[in-house]
Amino acid sequence: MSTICAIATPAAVGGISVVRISGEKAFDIAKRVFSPVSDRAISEMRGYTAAYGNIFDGNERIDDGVLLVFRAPHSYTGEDVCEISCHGGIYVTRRVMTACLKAGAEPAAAGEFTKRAFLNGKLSLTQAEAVADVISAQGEQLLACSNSQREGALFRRAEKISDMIMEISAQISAWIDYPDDDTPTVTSGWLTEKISTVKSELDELLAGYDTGRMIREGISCAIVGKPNVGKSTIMNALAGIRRSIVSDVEGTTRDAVEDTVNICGIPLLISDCAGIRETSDEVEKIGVEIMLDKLKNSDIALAVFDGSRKLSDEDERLFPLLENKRVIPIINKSDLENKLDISKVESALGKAVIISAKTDNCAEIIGREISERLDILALNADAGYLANERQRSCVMRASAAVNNALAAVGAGVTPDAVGVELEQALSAVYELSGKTASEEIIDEVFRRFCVGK
Ligand SMILES: Nc1nc2c(ncn2[C@@H]2O[C@H](COP(=O)(O)OP(=O)(O)OP(=O)(O)O)[C@@H](O)[C@H]2O)c(=O)[nH]1
Ligand SMILES: [Mg+2]
Repeated sequence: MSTICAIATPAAVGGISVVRISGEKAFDIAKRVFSPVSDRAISEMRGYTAAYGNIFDGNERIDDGVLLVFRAPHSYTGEDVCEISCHGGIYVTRRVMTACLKAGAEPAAAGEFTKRAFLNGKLSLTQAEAVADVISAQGEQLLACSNSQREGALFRRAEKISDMIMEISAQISAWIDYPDDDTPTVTSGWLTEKISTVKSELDELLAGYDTGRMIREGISCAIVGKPNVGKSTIMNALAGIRRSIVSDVEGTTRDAVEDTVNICGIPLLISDCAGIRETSDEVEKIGVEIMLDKLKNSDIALAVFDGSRKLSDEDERLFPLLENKRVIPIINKSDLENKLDISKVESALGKAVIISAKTDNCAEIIGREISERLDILALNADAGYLANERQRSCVMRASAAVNNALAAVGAGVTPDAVGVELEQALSAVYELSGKTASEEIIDEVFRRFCVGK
């Protein structure tokens, strides 16, 4: 395999930059570009040691820096790795990189270091995917979740499931191959019980996908309600700055105004939308369309009502739109006399939060409410969630095969036919952890990495 090289730090000015080299010729290349001041031979350096020295492009000294040495297999990639830390200027770092290329290295593709780590058995595919998530983590929970995946939480769950499937398959094979021996008879009751346990493990993984997605991508939250109820005032309180225009003119907000805040370590992407009402104003109509779209795609909606007014038809038009959605009804303007039939709102949408966006600390109250209703604090970042569509589709395929196996048992077909379905399930679970993933899938996974990782 070729020896690859890349700048592992961002293309920005900083204290130091790191150029990473990995492969059989890593030490040769390092020797050509780096000269330790101690005159120590790089080839003699032990793994996990460093040397200070000068960096050369041919005969030209371009910088001074530190060389770190890792010896195969005790490195990130499992190959010989040298890392040169130079001064953190964009130009000087590129010069160091160019010098390494001239000395025989090849430029690394996106994610190629991690891909090599995977191919050399240092990481499972799910662990490799978690590396990319750690790099892009924007919240505390996502970082905790990605780190736990990196330590193999999902991989262990996949292994547990594949072990369970193999145990059943082995029992079926033994029973078919050695029917006269002491092998216990494979009854349909036994098969149903065992396969159902596999099914519930797979179902549990699938059920956690949404939670994992919220941890990863943040929670999208649409603020909806008729005009003038105080949606933009709530948005501004949550954002902590004046993001949306507030006025007593109905239909002030037209386009959706968005911002991201942090709730218990999870990004909350809030959209303040146009007030819902029948309107002949073309621009406002578009605003209402956008609102409906945001509502459809949100994880949770804040449905705002004006407590100082009677419930109107416009308020009630919201109810059917919120069916089957997670919703927090908010009765706003509690500093004014209440005229709203709160019980009617609550019987349609559930327990309401009564606040005054003007006088209460509504960011804290609503933040706490969102966190409680979505059970954010209970999100167990260590559980090992499905982190992307690829992983989910593997589990869905495994689950479909397991369902087929159960149906086959129910229909009374022979155990070997059940075994065929179980094989399918096993291969989907192996694909999840990368044990049998095809080259295209592996390439696809690593394409979303940055160069240098
Ligand atoms: N008394 C009182 N007035 C409030 C409260 N919240 C908002 N308002 C006032 O209600 C009016 C409308 O507030 P907005 O936040 O613009 O309402 P909106 O729902 O975004 O309205 P549209 O953008 O037109 O749909 C403004 O005059 C606010 O100052 C509150 O808790 N108490
Ligand atoms: Mg508004």
